[in-house]
Amino acid sequence: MSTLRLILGDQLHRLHSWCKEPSPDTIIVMMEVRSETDYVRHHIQKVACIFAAMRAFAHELRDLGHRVEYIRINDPHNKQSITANLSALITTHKITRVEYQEPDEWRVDEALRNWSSKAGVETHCVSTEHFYTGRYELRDVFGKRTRYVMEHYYRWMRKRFNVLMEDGENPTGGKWNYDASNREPWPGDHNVPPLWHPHNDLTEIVHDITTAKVVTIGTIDASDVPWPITRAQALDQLEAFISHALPLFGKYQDAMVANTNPSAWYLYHSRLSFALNTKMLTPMEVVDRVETWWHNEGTPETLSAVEGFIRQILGWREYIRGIYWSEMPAYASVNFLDQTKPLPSWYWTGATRMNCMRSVITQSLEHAYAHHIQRLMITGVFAMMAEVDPIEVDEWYLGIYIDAFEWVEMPNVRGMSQWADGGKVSTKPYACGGNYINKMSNYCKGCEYTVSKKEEGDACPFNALYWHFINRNQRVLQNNHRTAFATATLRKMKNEDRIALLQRAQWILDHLEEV
Ligand code: FAD
Ligand code: DLZ
Ligand code: SF4
Repeated sequence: MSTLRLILGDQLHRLHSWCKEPSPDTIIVMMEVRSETDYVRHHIQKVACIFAAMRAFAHELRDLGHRVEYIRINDPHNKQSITANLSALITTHKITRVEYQEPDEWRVDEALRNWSSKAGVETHCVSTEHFYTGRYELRDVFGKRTRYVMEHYYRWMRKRFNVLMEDGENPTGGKWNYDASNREPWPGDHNVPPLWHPHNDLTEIVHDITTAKVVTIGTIDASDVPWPITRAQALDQLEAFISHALPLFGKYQDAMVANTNPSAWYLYHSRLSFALNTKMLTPMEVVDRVETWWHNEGTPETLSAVEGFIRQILGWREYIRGIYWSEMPAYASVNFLDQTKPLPSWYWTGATRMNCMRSVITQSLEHAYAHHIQRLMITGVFAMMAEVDPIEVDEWYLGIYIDAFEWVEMPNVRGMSQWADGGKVSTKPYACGGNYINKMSNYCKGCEYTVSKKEEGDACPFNALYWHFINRNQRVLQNNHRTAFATATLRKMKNEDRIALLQRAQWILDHLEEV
């Protein structure tokens, strides 16, 4: 009797019960496969770091005494798909039972379920033991409601897991949410903490990826990669974040800095999403560690940072996962605003004259990273206001970011940034003009366009596109109490002003490749 246990590239959970007791009858299999490297064009840092973390994890498991079958991308017997490799291994090792952990992506879940029904051996799916909540708990909490309000879920989570609570009922410090104090632009008069950097040499892995001819985007300094690839490194990254960045995380959470400043693009963000999403860290240990820090070393002033950070993980991350599983597979084709334009080609190069877009895109190509507001309010808002097809927007986000896995990427992109679900995730679309970007960043200072202008040839494209977006979607927006003021303002505008704005917007939409 032999059991085969599959561990995927985002299931590197050292504390999982599978890792505890090695058994001579159990083989753990991990595989680098084209079905996973090729479903979108990924950033080279993402593929390299996933392979590196998988190889390091296999190594650790062997050290613990487990039997591990590791299939590398260039191994001649690699069938290049998860299910084809599983079928081959069943024959080679006379396997009678296959076990796998719940895949986080619908695509892989479906493929494994279909394969299981005709695998010819017993199959069994177990929990990843990673998230706070089960796949369908959010759906049960919201029941028949059509909107899922994150704050509602977050408070329920705080109480249920007794996080930042006094007497189990009241929030620590008296308030559930300190978001209002988390909206300051970065003054630029002090240094942000140095980039946490483990100096991983991934030259061999990048060579393997190149030899396999996997098509990737972005750049990498292969001898010096700044992402964690082991649990020990991830824990070190967490500690560095808590000591150096956490106290100012809240205050500058929404601020943005141009990437011409080589050490400020990440500001006070943790960059922990890769470690979390590959499960090198559990969300519980991150939240516990941050809460403990606050109890031991925090001050009343740092409570807003701690609450803000915990909200991202205990609130947003679990909520987003719940949305994904409640709404899939229909969610992958929602397009409420009927957007059909192609993504401008400069999303893949950064070759645009708009400084904010150029800066965020080149930063993303260089670092496989942008923080939340850069993803939401720069590249996300522009794509929505430029009427881009959400499928193309999805593919871009899923490929370019080191932390991108569909379960977290898709609700953030379709729901939050593109309003393609018509308001299930976000009560209103995140449309904005240049003023918001100017307030929260230093992008406009280095831009060819003038942020205060609206209709002229050198006017900031965000301004006219904003009004065009409001005009085009008037019927939906006028009935939403959070956007009705914008439609009313548009109606009150002088005719000639409105016409000039809409003409400028139309020119931009017709010349998207040139802006
Ligand atoms: P921090 O700002 O330090 O936050 C701490 C942690 O909170 C993150 O590591 C992450 O695990 C969690 N978190 C914060 N916001 C969210 C959120 N909205 N949804 C889920 N978790 C959150 N996050 C991904 O992990 N993968 C994605 O593919 C992804 N795509 C996104 C696409 C768009 C359009 C937008 C607007 C957001 C997306 N996010 C995604 C959410 C968020 O931007 C990233 O989690 C965050 O920028 C990661 O950087 P960080 O680790 O420095 O985060
Ligand atoms: C993202 C990714 C990539 C690029 N390559 C692999 C791989 O070769 N082998 C693997 O097991 N996982 C990889 N992954 C992560 C998977 O896409 C992810 O595990 C599934 O989509 C489930 O979330
Ligand atoms: Fe972006 Fe407009 Fe500012 Fe230029 S002026 S950086 S396009 S917001």
